[in-house]
Amino acid sequence: MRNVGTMSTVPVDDEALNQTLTEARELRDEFQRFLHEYEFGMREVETKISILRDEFAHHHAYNPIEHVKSRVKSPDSIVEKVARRGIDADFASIREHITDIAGVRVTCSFVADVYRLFDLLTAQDDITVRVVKDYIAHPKPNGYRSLHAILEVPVYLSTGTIAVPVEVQFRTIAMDFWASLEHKIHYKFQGQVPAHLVDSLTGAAEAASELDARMEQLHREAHGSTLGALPAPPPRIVAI
Ligand code: 0O2
Repeated sequence: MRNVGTMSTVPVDDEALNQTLTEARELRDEFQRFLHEYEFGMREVETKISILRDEFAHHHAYNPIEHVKSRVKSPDSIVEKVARRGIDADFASIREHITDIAGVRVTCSFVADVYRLFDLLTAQDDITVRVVKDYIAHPKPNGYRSLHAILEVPVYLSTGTIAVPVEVQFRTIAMDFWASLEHKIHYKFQGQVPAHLVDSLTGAAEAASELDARMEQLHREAHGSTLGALPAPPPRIVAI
């Protein structure tokens, strides 16, 4: 037995301490392996989107993608969501219930591009669509608009193939601008946003939606059928 650290007077059993440290290291390594799976899945989706973007640029002389952002949820954020949802804190349960650990956000110029890209990505043979939430057709009460899809993508590891869920959010520049501002306001007021700001945000979301429609109309007038000239999409999955 010995005391650990100068401040502590509590006797600590060496063997118990070593056991605890070994378990902590094993848990850390397992958590890293777990997060790597999501990072690989996210990279697979990024590659698919980047290939579509390059193909459009080279062969259709049109780029429907403005920018792409990706992230793997931080350990703190995963732990917070596990607690908020009351999910068992084991890897199997987290795998099953938390489907936005890997996230890719695709910002497009126009609403037509959003649906076109969604169709092209989800038509790929190795992609499985788990859930679609169409917040463009059905905006959230606060005005939030985006098309969300949980896609499952195969990742080929040395130990075999795993199917990794990746949340892909498709939106326009106007939707992205709105969501970014709303997120900052929400953060500033820690969720307790004053009513007048909530109303203003909802009004701004409507203005953004009108802007999207006007910009797309302008684009069609200027470029004729550019949007419609892209490859015909397969049938769209209906909103859930
Ligand atoms: P981050 O860092 O962007 O990932 P939940 O995830 O529990 O909130 P659900 O039903 O799984 O609920 O998620 P949902 O509604 O499909 O969308 C979750 C993500 O969409 C959020 O992720 C945001 O990115 C975005 N989102 C959804 N609603 C809003 C909204 O009203 N305003 C803004 N700005 N973004 C929204 P996270 O986990 O919050 O954060």
